[in-house]
Amino acid sequence: MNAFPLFPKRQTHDFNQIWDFRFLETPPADFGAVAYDDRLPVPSAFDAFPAYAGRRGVGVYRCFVEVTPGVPSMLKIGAASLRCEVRVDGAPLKQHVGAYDPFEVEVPPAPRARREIVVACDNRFDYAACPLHEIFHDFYYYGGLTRQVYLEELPAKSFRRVHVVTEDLDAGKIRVKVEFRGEPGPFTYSVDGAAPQTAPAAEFTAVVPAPSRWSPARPNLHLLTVDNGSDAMTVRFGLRRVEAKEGKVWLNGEPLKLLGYCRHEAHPQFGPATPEALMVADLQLLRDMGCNFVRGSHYQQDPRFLDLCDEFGFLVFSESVGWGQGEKQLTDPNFIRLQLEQTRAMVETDFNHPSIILWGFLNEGASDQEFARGRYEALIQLIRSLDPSRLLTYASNRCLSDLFLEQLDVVSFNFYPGWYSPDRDNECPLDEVVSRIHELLDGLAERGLAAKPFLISEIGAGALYGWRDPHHGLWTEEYQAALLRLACQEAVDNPQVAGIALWQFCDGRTYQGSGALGRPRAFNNKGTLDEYRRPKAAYETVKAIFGGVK
Ligand code: ADA
Repeated sequence: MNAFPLFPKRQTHDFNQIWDFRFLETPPADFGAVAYDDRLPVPSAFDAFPAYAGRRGVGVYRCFVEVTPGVPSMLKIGAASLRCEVRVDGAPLKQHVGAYDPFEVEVPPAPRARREIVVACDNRFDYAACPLHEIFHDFYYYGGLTRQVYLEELPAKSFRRVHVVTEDLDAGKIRVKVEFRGEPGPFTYSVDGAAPQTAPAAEFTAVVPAPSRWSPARPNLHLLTVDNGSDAMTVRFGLRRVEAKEGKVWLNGEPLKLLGYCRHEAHPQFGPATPEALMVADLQLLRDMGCNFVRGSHYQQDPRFLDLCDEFGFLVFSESVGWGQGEKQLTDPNFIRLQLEQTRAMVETDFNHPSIILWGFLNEGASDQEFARGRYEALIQLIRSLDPSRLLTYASNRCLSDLFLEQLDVVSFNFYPGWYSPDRDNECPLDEVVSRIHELLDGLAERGLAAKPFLISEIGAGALYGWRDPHHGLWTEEYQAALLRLACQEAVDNPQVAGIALWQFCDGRTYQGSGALGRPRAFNNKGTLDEYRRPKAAYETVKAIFGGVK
């Protein structure tokens, strides 16, 4: 599945095929001397294959392509984990840090047609080289070319980016901003296949000929194509308006309740390189439970998943990579630079998805500390400057002691009453669930924040699939179902709760370090489904509550 945007006039080479592969403990001294001894598909996480399970080192992928001689091209890599070096015909062209963000590599023209592409993906933890990804994060970092890879031959005057914003919902009016590589030239635009019109400038307004709004109930989509004769670019967008007011999130002038899950892109067989079939199956399961909302935890989402959310009508909270960063990271200029780059990449590349209504960053960072202020304010300012059309939030576990809530559109709290219980001797930890939600709402009101929508961005309990027990104790499916029943019912019934993203959609692999005692099987077991998408008891519980909401 080719994700939007599309470039219909470009000679495109699809690298989503089988590549040569070699796993090495350390990067090769001489790339030309690598003896490839295996074959792996792209996209893939090499350490999701039993042959390399649990290994940390460098996965070297190689393939060949026949291109038009003398034409420059752009190698588009959907994600390379955790960091990588890209070589074309032996020449080092790019080093990239970041496991979930797309990036481009300019490939200079060559006189011959056959070119060799090598991408060496390093999945070793090394804070100095790659501070974004650390082993204390509660999800497993795999290595490899985990998202789609293409090579596009570039026309002399080519389009770089097109952003579309709904300017007037009733009139079906959009604002379009076009960026070029190099000199901008004249170009035409066409909406939904209507007769092309000359664009007056790189930024212009246009009217959709037969406008239909995008909403979860009717996820209508429109296409815009820009064309300068030698290059063309097609983006897909939705007409919709998102607002935060009166303690609620509004879509197209109607208040709505966000009901859904936090979801990792993960499966034991594929790691984060999940096939479309699994993405579709996950969205079908979420739809079956009555959900309208997905939090893409804790990194930029696969563009194919976002395309599917646009088509299915899911609302998305999209956040850049982050997990529990404290003073070490938030005072480290290298971390901050990379975090800003990742966040910018997310907003710029995912800008046209109508499904995304919330931008976020730094899940559970140290947002109650003054040393974090400059970092948080820089991220807030960056996102607001790139995209004022969406709502801004981040998932905080500092809750009422968080210092920056006033600067957000939506207040999002991660909290675990009845699980990480403040009172370990409490005989009835489930009693904490509703009272803790009330306590947080009261605290927000006291702080003067009652008008900001309040989102429960995580809540949940661990349950081991198949473990049922008459005592209904911790780790049983019954306990998890009882806790989620209380949280979901309160979220649905309480008008002060704007939404809920349960932790989490399905179980996911994590590490065997010191936290492993709280992570049986080295999995985070708070999924309503297990890692193979087998439903636990809570599935029917959540479905009965969310599914009943009209
Ligand atoms: C945090 C975190 C999640 C997960 C969860 C848990 O809130 O954001 O990634 O680790 O806790 O299961 O404890």
